[in-house]
Amino acid sequence: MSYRNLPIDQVLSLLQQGDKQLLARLITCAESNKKSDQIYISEILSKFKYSANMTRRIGITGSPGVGKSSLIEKIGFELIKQGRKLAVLTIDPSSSLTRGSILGDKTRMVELSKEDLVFIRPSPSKNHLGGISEGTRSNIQLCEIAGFQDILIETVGIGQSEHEVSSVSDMTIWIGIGGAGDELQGIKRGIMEWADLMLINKSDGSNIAKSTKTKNELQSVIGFMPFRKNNKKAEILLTSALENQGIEEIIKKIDFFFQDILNNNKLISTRLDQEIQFFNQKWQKEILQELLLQKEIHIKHSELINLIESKKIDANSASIQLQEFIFAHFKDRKSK
Ligand SMILES: Nc1nc2c(ncn2[C@@H]2O[C@H](COP(=O)(O)OP(=O)(O)OP(=O)(O)O)[C@@H](O)[C@H]2O)c(=O)[nH]1
Ligand SMILES: [Mg+2]
Repeated sequence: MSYRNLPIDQVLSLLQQGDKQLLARLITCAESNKKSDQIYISEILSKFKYSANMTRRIGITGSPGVGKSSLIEKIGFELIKQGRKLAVLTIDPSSSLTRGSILGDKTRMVELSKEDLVFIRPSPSKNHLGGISEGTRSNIQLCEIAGFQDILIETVGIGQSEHEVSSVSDMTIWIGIGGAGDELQGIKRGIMEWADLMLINKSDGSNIAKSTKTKNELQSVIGFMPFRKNNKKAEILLTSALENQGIEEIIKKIDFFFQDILNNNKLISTRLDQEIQFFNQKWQKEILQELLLQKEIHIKHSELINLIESKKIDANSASIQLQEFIFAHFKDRKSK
């Protein structure tokens, strides 16, 4: 029987019992573009009352192939050893699941996925908000309702989108590799502005010297940087997923980070800020979509684009005209 035929309280209670199949179906629903599906998911989410027993949302980003999944697999085993329930949400930058990721294979966390305490779910990003899927926020919350305590969100950073994951995570981990010129460009892109922890992975074999050099270079740049809003500076570790090096240190840094933000009451306020930011992005985007679905507005918008193309009007005046048209349109409708 479909869960949609069950009373919503029953669905919520099944989810709270950790039913992974139901969780997977609800995530599919959360990722659907249908309005009815969106409303259903928001009903589920709003019925659940968060307890003080907070979860940890950890964003993991970095260029394709630096070893994000391999490290998550190692970190994951450490976390479940501590008895924690772990959900891994991987965000695939392709427009559809079947087209796969850039490197074509997301099945590397095979061992971890066999564990009872683990739930792994890939999602297409559908090009929303850089590397983050629009459903990611709901997916995280659904996993939390299902009792998962640590939510790791893996996303491929492409260009400027790397930091997008920090809009849904409490802690953001950036992974790079030693000696890569592109990675060092990160200094310019300001990775240290948003990454809470930086890992130089593949620090094994002949890479160790390159990794150490990169770490020292990054460290000296960080030394010159002012403290960030949270009074912290990014920290750097050398790791090897292949040789299981640095994993315990990563866990310690994660534990320390969360202890610190909990002690300072930062966790709840950061999540609230993120929620407000999401609300603002969402309503603006949806109102815009709705507006352009109105036939008259759509026609006016196309007319103005034609006028800009034929250089009969500039973008500024076109924007003013469109706004005036929209306001008049709604005034008309109200008075009818
Ligand atoms: N030498 C070495 N190779 C590694 C290490 N970690 C990962 N690799 C290899 O690097 C390749 C990519 O690893 P993944 O874990 O899939 O990297 P990823 O960042 O998740 O890749 P995408 O999700 O496709 O962006 C694989 O062939 C891994 O075996 C490491 O610590 N050392
Ligand atoms: Mg991966």
